[in-house]
Amino acid sequence: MQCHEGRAQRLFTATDRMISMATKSPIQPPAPKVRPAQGDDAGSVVLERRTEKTKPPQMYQVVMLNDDYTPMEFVVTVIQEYFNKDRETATQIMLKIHLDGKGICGVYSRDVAATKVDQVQEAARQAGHPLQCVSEPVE
Ligand code: TYC
Repeated sequence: MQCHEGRAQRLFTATDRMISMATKSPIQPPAPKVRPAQGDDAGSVVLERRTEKTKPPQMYQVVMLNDDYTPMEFVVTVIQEYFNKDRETATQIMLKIHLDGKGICGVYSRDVAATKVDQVQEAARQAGHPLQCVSEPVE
C-alpha cells in the first residue's frame, strides 16, 4: 500500500512537470540593449531592438563521378547503402552519372557529406574499383 502510494505520488509529480513545461512560455530573447541618453535626450533612455537573423547552414552535395571500370551494379549498391536510396532511385542516379559524367547522390551538412565521401572511397578501395566522389557546397 505504502509502495503504491509512493509510486502514484512520483507519477503525479512527473506528469505535473510535463504539463508545466508544455504550458510555460518559451525562454525569452535577450532584453533589448539600452543606451544612456545623450544631449537633448538627457534623462531618457532609448531602446534599440535588433532582430537577429540566423542563416541556415551551408549544405554540401555529394557528387559521384563516372569512370570506365567500376561495375554499374557496384555503384547502384553503394548509392543504396550509403545514400539510403531504393534500388530504382539508385539505378536512375547511377545511369545519370554514367551518361553525364557525374551526379548528385545526396545533400547533407558538411561533416555528414565528408563522412559519406570517406565511406564510399573506402568501400571502392576495398573492392578494388576506381570509383570517386566529392563533396561540394550547394549553390
Ligand atoms: N561507367 C561505368 C561502366 O560502364 C559505370 C559507372 C557508373 C561507374 C557510375 C561509375 O559513378 C559511376 N561500368
